[in-house]
Amino acid sequence: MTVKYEVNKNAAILTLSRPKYLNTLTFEMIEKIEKYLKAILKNNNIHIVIFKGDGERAFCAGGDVKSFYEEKNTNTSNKLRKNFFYKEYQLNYLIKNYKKPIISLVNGICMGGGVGIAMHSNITVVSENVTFAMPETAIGLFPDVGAGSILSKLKNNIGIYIGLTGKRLNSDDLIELQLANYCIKFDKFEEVEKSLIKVKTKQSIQNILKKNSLKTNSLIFPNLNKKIENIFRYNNIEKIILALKNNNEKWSVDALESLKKMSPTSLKITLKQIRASKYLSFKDDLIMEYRLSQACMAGVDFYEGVRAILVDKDFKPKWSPNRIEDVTDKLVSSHFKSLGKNDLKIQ
Ligand code: QUE
Repeated sequence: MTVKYEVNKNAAILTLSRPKYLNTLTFEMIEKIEKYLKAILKNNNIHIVIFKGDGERAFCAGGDVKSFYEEKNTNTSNKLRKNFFYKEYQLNYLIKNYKKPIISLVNGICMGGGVGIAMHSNITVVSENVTFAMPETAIGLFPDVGAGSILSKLKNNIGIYIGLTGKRLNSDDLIELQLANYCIKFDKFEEVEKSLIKVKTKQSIQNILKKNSLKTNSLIFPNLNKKIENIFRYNNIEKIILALKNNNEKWSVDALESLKKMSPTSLKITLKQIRASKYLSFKDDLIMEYRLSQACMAGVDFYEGVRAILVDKDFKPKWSPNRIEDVTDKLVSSHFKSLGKNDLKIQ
């Protein structure tokens, strides 16, 4: 069972359940979640929805990207690469616009596709032990699942910083950036869930969560805000790298180290994507991201990234182009082209 579904009192509880694989999302899981959410809308006895991850290690570490890699070697129709993102982004839209309160109880790893569930929920609750990241530039992809929308709304170019470098954030950082609404001790999750299923209104939900919340204190934000704003203000990766090189502090040296590992093409499309997202509706952001996903699947860096980071684990991807300056504006622009009748359709 990859998604567990349970109705208890006023709530439907959906548990992402592939604990061996950090609850990474398969196509089948996305279809199931969509089916459950649509059925819940029609069920007048269910007032709230709770998402959680099975086990203690992860909420969800992303999409099951290894399956794309396997498909490439076994079959030529590439159904997965078309349909997976199509369904996943439709699900992100469904969650974001859902008519009943959705509460995500997040503990452990929450990356990529997991962020697309947790951070588009009405209410995001993190335990004291969360690792958040949008690390896709490391595998030749870009921060998708509507992350363009999330990251472009962060002040001080912090979203650009997070999206390009894949910077890991902890629970305190997430609360400070308002990417999560409440921080509650993991050992209280069960008790909080028991209280949540008894209520129906948003106000009662907020009261329960507030009452159980911890105080948090980010070590990064807002300390680094002005520095990040200044260095990540450019619309050009080469300039950002130069600015990082001229700023010899621990955080900027780390950021530079990260950028050096990432797919040069991913870095350039990600910068353009997040800048563009700021002015797009959520729907149009997802349409743009679907175009990007298909362009990445048609290229080489995604498969090479998955091979190097997740399959062979040599952590030495051979990107093509391999140098930032060799990624032309033309190549970047080609990722954003309309797919015509194959564009993502939402409702
Ligand atoms: C970047 C990513 C992912 C990643 C690592 C990155 C990603 C993803 C996984 C992952 C983790 C655990 C698993 C698995 C996949 O790792 O999207 O199958 O068991 O799903 O640097 O984007």
